[in-house]
Amino acid sequence: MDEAVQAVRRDLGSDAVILETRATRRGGFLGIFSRTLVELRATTADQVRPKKAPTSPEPPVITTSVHARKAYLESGIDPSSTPLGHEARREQTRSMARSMLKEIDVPQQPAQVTAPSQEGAFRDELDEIRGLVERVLHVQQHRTPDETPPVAEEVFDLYMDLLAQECSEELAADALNAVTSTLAPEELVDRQRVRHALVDHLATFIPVADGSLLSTSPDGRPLTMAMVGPTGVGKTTTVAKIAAAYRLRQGKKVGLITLDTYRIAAVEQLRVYAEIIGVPMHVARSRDELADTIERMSDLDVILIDTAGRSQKDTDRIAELRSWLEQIDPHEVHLVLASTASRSVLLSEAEEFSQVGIDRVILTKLDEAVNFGMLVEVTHRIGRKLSFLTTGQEVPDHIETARPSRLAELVLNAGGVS
Ligand SMILES: Nc1nc2c(ncn2[C@@H]2O[C@H](COP(=O)(O)OP(=O)(O)OP(=O)(O)O)[C@@H](O)[C@H]2O)c(=O)[nH]1
Ligand SMILES: [Mg+2]
Repeated sequence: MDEAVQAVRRDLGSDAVILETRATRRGGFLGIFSRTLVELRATTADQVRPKKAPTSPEPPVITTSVHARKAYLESGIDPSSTPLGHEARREQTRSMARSMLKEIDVPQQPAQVTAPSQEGAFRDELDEIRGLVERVLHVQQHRTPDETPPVAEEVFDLYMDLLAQECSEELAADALNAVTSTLAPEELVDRQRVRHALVDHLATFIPVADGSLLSTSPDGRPLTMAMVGPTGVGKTTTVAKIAAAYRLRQGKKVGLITLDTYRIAAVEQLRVYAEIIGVPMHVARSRDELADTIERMSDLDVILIDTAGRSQKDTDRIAELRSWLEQIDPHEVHLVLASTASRSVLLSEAEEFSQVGIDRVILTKLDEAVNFGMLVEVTHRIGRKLSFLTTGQEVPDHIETARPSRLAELVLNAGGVS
């Protein structure tokens, strides 16, 4: 960024004004290995003031800088490891916003600067940030301060909430720009209206499978579903919950197979669930045994396959899993991911397990999650449809078929799953 600013000053003179900074990620897969490109829009100082006031102000456009997150991290706070309350997280985000806004080199406008400083100690810190946001907005839109529409309190708070939940600045800004451009000015001050519009908008980001349990196989074979994923995310528990839903709610003939002969007691764990639910359960110790077992279960309606948890870094074992599943060609392979993992871990898990051939994503442990904004974004970037969400340890109750608005609602309900 410094280099870019110096280049602008060299070309346009030392009093050049930076109108807009934009950092975009380019290249890579699932956002990984991508590069950050920095774009600056600048002009000479005498070009900044508009000649004529626009008659009807446009809705504000919120843009941010990637350096905000850098400043946040440099503050010594690791957002993924610090168990903070909602208010404390919002406070961190405010400080991030201040760093971000100071970094964007906005020319000082007397009307904006003198009033707050005269009020001195009475000035709310939040107003300071809001003032900075508005200054950025009017500079971007070539307006004088008088022409800048205020950032509605609700919109501003929601923007901060999204950042506090580790939503990227890009997604938060896009979502709120979409909301501000579709709502009338009087709706923008209606908290409920703004929240509903944001839920609706975020829901469009989340690919979701048909909200009901798939009940018939498309090809006459038993409907075959395999659960794969990292260690300890809840695969076996989720297999038991889905088996119970098919058996107890739909009266289907269900069978379970486990491929996990790796972890001590893994077989026993699934066997206990199978006995409680009242379904047959088999262990497959080799590829051939798996094919034979599937053959022997051909009179069932549904076969659920549990697999051993694998680190996303263990590419050999993930490749082995692929070759086992390839030969039986399940109708659906569900990648099971824990909502408690960080954004980067989730994206790397999705990338590595994609070689198995993922059809659906299950998010588990939603009851323990805190960063729902991040989950919306990660789900969007993974691009596979969400099938189930799990919300606790209890079998069979703590599972729900995914709905588009569920995660979006959780983003706005800081209290989490109820
Ligand atoms: N809080 C919470 N805990 C869950 C949820 N789902 C599973 N668990 C717990 O997570 C732990 C691991 O669950 P498992 O089902 O054994 O996980 P797994 O992915 O099969 O683990 P491995 O087979 O060892 O890879 C258990 O204590 C479960 O009770 C959930 O939705 N919420
Ligand atoms: Mg397991």
